[in-house]
Amino acid sequence: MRRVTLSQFLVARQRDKVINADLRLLIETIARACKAISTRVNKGALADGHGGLDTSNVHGEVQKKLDVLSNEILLEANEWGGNLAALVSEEMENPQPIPTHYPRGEYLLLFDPLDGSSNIDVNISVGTIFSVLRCPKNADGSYCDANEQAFLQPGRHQVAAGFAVYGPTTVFVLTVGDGVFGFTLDRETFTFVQTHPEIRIPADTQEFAINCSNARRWEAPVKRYIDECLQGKDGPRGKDFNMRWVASMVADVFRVLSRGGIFMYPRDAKNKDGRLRLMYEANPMAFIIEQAGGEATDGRTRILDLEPHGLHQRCAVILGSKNEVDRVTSYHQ
Ligand code: AFP
Repeated sequence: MRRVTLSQFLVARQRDKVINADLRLLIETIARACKAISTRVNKGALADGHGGLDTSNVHGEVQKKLDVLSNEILLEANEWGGNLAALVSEEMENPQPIPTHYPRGEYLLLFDPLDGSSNIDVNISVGTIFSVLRCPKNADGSYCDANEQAFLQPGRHQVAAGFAVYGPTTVFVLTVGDGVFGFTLDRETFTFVQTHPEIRIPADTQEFAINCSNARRWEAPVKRYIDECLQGKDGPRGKDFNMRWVASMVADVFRVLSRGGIFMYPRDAKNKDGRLRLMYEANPMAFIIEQAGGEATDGRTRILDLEPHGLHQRCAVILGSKNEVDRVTSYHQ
C-alpha cells in the first residue's frame, strides 16, 4: 500500500478544513526543525554537543549545548512564517515575540526543545514536545498582545500538540484534534512517513511507569496504588504488573501510546507541585493521550482543565490507560 507522508496527511486535513494553511505551515515547520534536531542528536559524541554549558535555564538546570541548539533551531525555523504571534520555550523565561520585520499570525507556539536532556550523554531517547494555542483577540477583533497573559490558557484550548522522540527511530506524533497519528523519519528520503495511523490506548494495562526512588515522599493514594500493583496476582489487583521508567517523558509516553500503560509523576513531599511543566509538557501530552482514548489528570483534576498562572508552572501528571488513571484518581477522592 502506498505510504502517506506527513505533508500529504496535512494537505488532506486542510482540504477537510480540520486545519487552515497557517496551522499546516506551522506543523510542517516544526517537523522540519525536529529533523534538524534529530540529525544533531544522532551525531552524539561525534559532534561537540556533549558536555554541559556554564549557563542555566529558568529552572536553574545546567543547560547542555543540545538544549540551547535545539531551542535556537526551533526559534529560527518559526520566526518568518507569518503564522505565529509569539513563542514560549522551557529554555527562555519570557515569551519570544516575532521579530518586527516579519508578519505576525494567529497562533502561539510553546515547546520543550529537548526533553529528557539528562539522558543525552548516556544515549537514551530524548525528544521535543510542542503545543499550539490561538492568540486571544480584543473586542474589536484585533489580536491581543502576545505577552505572558495571552499564553495562560487551559490545555483544552489547544488546537494542535505533538512530540518527536529521537530514539532507535525518530517518530513524530501529532494530534490536530481528530485522533493521534505517528510518522517515522525515513532517513533515505528524509521524509516523515505515516506508520501509526489512529493510535488508540487500551483502557487496561499491566505496566506502570514511575520513579520509585521518590516512594517515601508520595501521597497516600499513590502509595496505595503502587503497593497494590506490586502485590501482583495475589493482591487486590489479581494480576501481576511490570514497571518501566525511562526518565524521558517522550519515550515513556510513546510506549503508553504504543501498548498502553500508566505514566505517573505525582506531586510529593519534595516536588510539591509535581516536576513536569504544565504548559509545554503536561498539556500537549494530555491532549494527545485523550485524543488516543486515554485520560490525564493531576490526581484530582483533568490536566486540560487546569487554569495556568505561570508559563513555567509545574503540575502532577497521571496519564495513560483510562481504567488505571480513573482508579488512581478515585483513590485521591
Ligand atoms: P530532564 O529534561 O531534566 O532530563 O527531565 C526529564 C523530565 O522532565 C521528563 O522527561 C521525565 O519524565 C522526568 O523529568 C524524569 O524525572 P526524574 O529524573 O526525576 O525521574
